[in-house]
Amino acid sequence: MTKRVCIIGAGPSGLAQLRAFQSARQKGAEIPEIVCYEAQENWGGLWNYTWRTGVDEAGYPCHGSMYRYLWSNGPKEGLEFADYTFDEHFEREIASYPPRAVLFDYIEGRVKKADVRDWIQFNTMVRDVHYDEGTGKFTVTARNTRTDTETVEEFDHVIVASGHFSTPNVPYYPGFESFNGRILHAHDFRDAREFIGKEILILGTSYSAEDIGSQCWKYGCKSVTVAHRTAPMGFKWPDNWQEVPALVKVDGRTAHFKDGTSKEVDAIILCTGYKHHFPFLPDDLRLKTANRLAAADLYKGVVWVHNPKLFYLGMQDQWFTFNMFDAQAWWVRDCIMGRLELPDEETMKADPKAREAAEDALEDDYACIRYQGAYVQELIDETDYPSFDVEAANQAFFEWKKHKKQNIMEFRDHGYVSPMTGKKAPAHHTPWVDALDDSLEAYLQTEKETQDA
Ligand code: FAD
Ligand code: NA7
Repeated sequence: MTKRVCIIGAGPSGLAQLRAFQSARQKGAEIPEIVCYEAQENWGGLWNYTWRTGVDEAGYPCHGSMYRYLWSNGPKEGLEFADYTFDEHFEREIASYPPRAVLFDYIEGRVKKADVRDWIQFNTMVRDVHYDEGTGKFTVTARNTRTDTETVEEFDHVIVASGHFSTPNVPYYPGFESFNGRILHAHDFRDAREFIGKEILILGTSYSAEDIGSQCWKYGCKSVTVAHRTAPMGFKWPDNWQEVPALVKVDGRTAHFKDGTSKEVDAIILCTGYKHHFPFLPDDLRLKTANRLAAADLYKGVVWVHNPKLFYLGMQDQWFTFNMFDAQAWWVRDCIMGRLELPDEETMKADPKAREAAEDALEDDYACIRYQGAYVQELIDETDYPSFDVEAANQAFFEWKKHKKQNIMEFRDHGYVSPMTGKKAPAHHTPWVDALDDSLEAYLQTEKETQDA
């Protein structure tokens, strides 16, 4: 009997899983029957941009957290697929920090080539997963939101690839309820031009804070104030950008900070992170973890230690993204196909604990990058995923960090060496700060030209 495998989500992680199985089949292996449920009407996960906020067209929480004018926040050399290079897709070299539409095109190009779209049931939201000890199978209940009908199917394995940057972490501060302006979470941020001429307050000091603040600055907000709970980001910011201690309360339009200072602001953008949220999973299958490099309860970062027929992809905090999802997907595939053996339960449970301890001992971001690079290497060494120069990817990340420190508004103007082709990316035709049009067409044009989007 052929095994049946359910994949939840067709974002970069779920698509990596489809490509992993397709690659085995291409090499002559007999693969399980694959069913991938995707709640949205297209693939690409977060990279599939939506203008919607709040709820989607079917009334479910909107998955999209990406915004207009988003350019890759890390170098593309750190995420390149080993089996499908940027050069292969674009048939020429492109610069190192592509905008969202360009990366979406790249993600899509590989799965179009692999011809796996038929494995996906779109507009289909997984609502419930249940494991039966007696039959040893999972029952998956999914609703097609277009036809408003439900299917109930049995599977031998479930792979959760539903992402973890969609359910916002929304803190409360005194006075929010009477603030005379807009309060929104990064998840609902879409167009920086909304804030032209505005004084904005940002809470948080991670990627979203830095990037949303930079966008609002680039498109003409009046000022950016970033309040930090733990430590400031500490970059050399433009003159109309300041970092202040933690927010204490809001009074009308006045934000008060821990050091006694205050600032009149028009909008508050909560760049306060996301929650791992799996409303479709019961407690015995539900991952509960912090956003960290060593996710809890996952052997090798992917196998649910309490029931190793269940897998999770992409649940770690991420320096490496697409090629890490690939490494995980190839590994999960080989586990399901019996090419890799799982150890006993005790050994599996000890593994994430050891990874957590190793992560806790890391001294700085550079060590964190090496740590995640080593994890990617560990997985690819155990499968036939095309080996690549992980150290070169580490180096691209190191350079990226250095360039951010040099000039936070110019780091995207640099190019790095591809770990796949060994070639250095050319400079983009327009400095990031002047490139207001983020479309695929504008990015791929070869001549520098005035862009008034
Ligand atoms: P997602 O992309 O979230 O995809 C999950 C998919 O699962 C979605 O399509 C969703 O519809 C589907 N799904 C969820 N629940 C269900 C359900 N119950 N039933 C059916 N389908 C379901 N990474 C980078 O490498 N570079 C960047 O520049 C970058 N920028 C980012 C900017 C923002 C604002 C955010 C939020 C993230 C960014 N990331 C970036 C990280 C991003 O998480 C990864 O690039 C990638 O999208 C993760 O892929 P995923 O498939 O794991 O999750
Ligand atoms: P992150 O990286 O999880 O960062 C969350 C930030 O929010 C972090 O700076 C936290 O500060 C801060 N935070 C969390 N809770 C609060 C409260 N209550 N008050 C103030 N500040 C708070 O999320 P991002 O959205 O930046 O990045 C997630 C992904 O999106 C990432 O992969 C990017 O590629 C895009 P702390 O340091 O804990 O004090």
